[in-house]
Amino acid sequence: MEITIRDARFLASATDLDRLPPPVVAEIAFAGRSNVGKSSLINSLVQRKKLVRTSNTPGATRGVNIFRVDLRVQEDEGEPRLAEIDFVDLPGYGFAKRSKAERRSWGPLIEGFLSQRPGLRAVVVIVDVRRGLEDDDAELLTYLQAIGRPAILIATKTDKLPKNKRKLAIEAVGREHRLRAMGYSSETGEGRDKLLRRLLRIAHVAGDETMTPD
Ligand SMILES: Nc1nc2c(ncn2[C@@H]2O[C@H](COP(=O)(O)OP(=O)(O)O)[C@@H](O)[C@H]2O)c(=O)[nH]1
Ligand SMILES: [Mg+2]
Repeated sequence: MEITIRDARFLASATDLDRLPPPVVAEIAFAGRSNVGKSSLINSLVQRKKLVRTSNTPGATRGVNIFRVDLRVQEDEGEPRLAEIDFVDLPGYGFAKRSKAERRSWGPLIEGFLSQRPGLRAVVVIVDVRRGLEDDDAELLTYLQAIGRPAILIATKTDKLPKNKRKLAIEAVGREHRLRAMGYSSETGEGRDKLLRRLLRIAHVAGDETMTPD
């Protein structure tokens, strides 16, 4: 399968769920602790250096930002197809220490988005390969499981580890949750094609997730 990004553009931003446009195409959300490399990963997926603002200031992005991606998908057989998918950058978590009460919920914005958007096909949960799952990440995975949203676990910044340490570090990330994490580097593009394909399959934009296990 060959995937070409034809266009990627900012669509909408809101700190209030009611102000987001209704979903008209399949959505994939990206979640993770502040500064984990969420925005960089979205930029690298769509091959735009500055579509999503990245920063060294944790907690800077507080709203939900939606990006519309136009694609051309050429399967191994047949005519190429044009498709659209929305990538949703969720606010980073784990910046401020959350109180017990706050910990019980993900806050109305993230939790509302994850539980209520009808077109949300999967949530990409991004962790730093060097740190693995932290409490917030584990809680998010448990929450997603409880509400029945598919989660894709990504161990990013693999370029920060020496090559011979990567495989084991990536495997360790998902072990506790019995998930197989995928390695990624926004710096080198490692893991990009594999993740993009998986997202398009899960969004039913390309192939069939159940028939093409990788
Ligand atoms: N070496 C390396 N640095 C990264 C990678 N992804 C993100 N970064 C850096 O990590 C910092 C935070 O990235 P950003 O995408 O803004 O994180 P966000 O807060 O999760 O959206 C920035 O300085 C990025 O350049 C990666 O894969 N490799
Ligand atoms: Mg960001």
